[in-house]
Amino acid sequence: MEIIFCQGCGAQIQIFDPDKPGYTPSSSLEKENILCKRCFRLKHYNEIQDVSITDDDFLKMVSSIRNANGLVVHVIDIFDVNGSLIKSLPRITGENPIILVGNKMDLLPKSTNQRKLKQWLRTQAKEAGIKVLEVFLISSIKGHGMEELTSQIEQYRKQRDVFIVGTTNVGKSTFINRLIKQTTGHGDVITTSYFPGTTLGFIEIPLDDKTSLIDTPGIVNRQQISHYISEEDMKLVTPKNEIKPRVYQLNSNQTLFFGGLARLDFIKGDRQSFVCYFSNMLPIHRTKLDNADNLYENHVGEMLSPPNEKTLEILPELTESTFKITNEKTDIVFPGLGWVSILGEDTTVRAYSPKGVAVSVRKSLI
Ligand SMILES: Nc1nc2c(ncn2[C@@H]2O[C@H](COP(=O)(O)OP(=O)(O)OP(=O)(O)O)[C@@H](O)[C@H]2O)c(=O)[nH]1
Ligand SMILES: [Mg+2]
Repeated sequence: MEIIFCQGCGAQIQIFDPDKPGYTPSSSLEKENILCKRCFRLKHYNEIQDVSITDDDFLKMVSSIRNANGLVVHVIDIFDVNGSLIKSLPRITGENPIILVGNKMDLLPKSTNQRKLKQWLRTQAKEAGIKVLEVFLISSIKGHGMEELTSQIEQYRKQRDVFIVGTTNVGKSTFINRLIKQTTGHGDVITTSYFPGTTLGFIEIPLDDKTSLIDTPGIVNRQQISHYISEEDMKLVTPKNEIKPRVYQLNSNQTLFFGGLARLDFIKGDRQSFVCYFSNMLPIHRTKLDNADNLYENHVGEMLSPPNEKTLEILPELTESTFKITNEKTDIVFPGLGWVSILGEDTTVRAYSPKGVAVSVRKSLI
C-alpha cells in the first residue's frame, strides 16, 4: 500500500485500527485530500479523540530536526511565555538557526510596548539557552505582523526548509494555515484546535521544488495549566479577545481569587492598585485575608469557579510562594492563567497556584 499522511494532522493514514492515529475508513481512501477520522471529528464536531502517542514520542519526532538543515521558527504563546518557551531548544533542533515568534498578540492590550516586549523576549530566550537571530510579534488569527515575518523567513532560510516548532497549543498550525491562505486562498487546510496535541506528525507544505515549510507536533510541557484542568475550564481561562485589565485598589491583608484556580494575598505594603490581566471570562473575587482560607474551603467549585467538577477531580492542590518586591513595577505571573501587575514599593505578596504550575515574577511587561 502507498504511504499517505493525513492532511490535517500529519499522522500516517491506516485502515486497520480505529483507536490508533491516522485511522480512516477504507471508503475514504478514494478522496483527493484524505483526512483521518480524528481530524474529521475535530473539524466538524469539535470533538477530540485521545491518541496513544506519548510526550516522549513527540519529542523524539521533533528532535529529528537536529539532523536536518533548515531554519527553525520557534513559536511561543505571548500570553504564556513561561509555559511555552522551550528551554534548551538547541538540544532538540541542533545547530540550525532559530528565530523566535511571539504569537497571539491580539490578546495583549493595544497599549503594549512592542519594542520593550521584544527586548524582554530576547533576554528570556538567552536565559533559556536559546540564541535567536531575531524576535517577531504576530497574531496568526488576526494577521498582525505576518507580512514582515514571512519576508524575513524567506531571507533567513537561504533556500532551505523551515521548521515550525513550539509547545502544544501555541498556534503553529494556525500560523501555517494563515500562510497557506495568503498564498493559495485555501483556508483551514491543517487541523487546529484548543486541545493540546492536535498535530501528530510532520506536515510538509512545499515552498518550491526542493524545500518545504514543515508543521511539527507540539512539545508537551507538563508545567502548563492545560494539563490540569477540564476542557470546559480551558475554554474559560484561555482568552479569546483582547484582555481588558481589571484594577483593584487593595489594602494589605486583602486577597484576590482568580476563580478558584489561583490566589494572591497582599501581605504587606501601602494601599495600591493591583492590575489583573486574565481572560475576561475568568471571575475575580476580592476578600479579606482572614476570610480567604474559609472562603476557599467552602466555595471552591461554586462561587470560586473555575474549577468545575471535572477539573476538581484532576487539579493538584494549590501551593504558595512568597515574594518581596522592592521598588520596581512587577508582574506576578500565574502561568497560563495571566498575571497581576503591581507598583511594588516594599510590598510582600503570597501567591498560590496549582502544584506543578509555579508562580514567578518579572519586571512588568506592559
Ligand atoms: N487569540 C489567538 N488565538 C490563537 C492564535 N493562533 C492560534 N490561536 C488559538 O490557539 C489554539 C491552538 O492553535 P493550533 O494552531 O492548533 O496550535 P498548535 O501549536 O498547532 O497546537 P498542537 O498541534 O497541539 O501542537 C487554537 O484554539 C487557536 O485558535 C492567535 O494569534 N491569537
Ligand atoms: Mg498543530
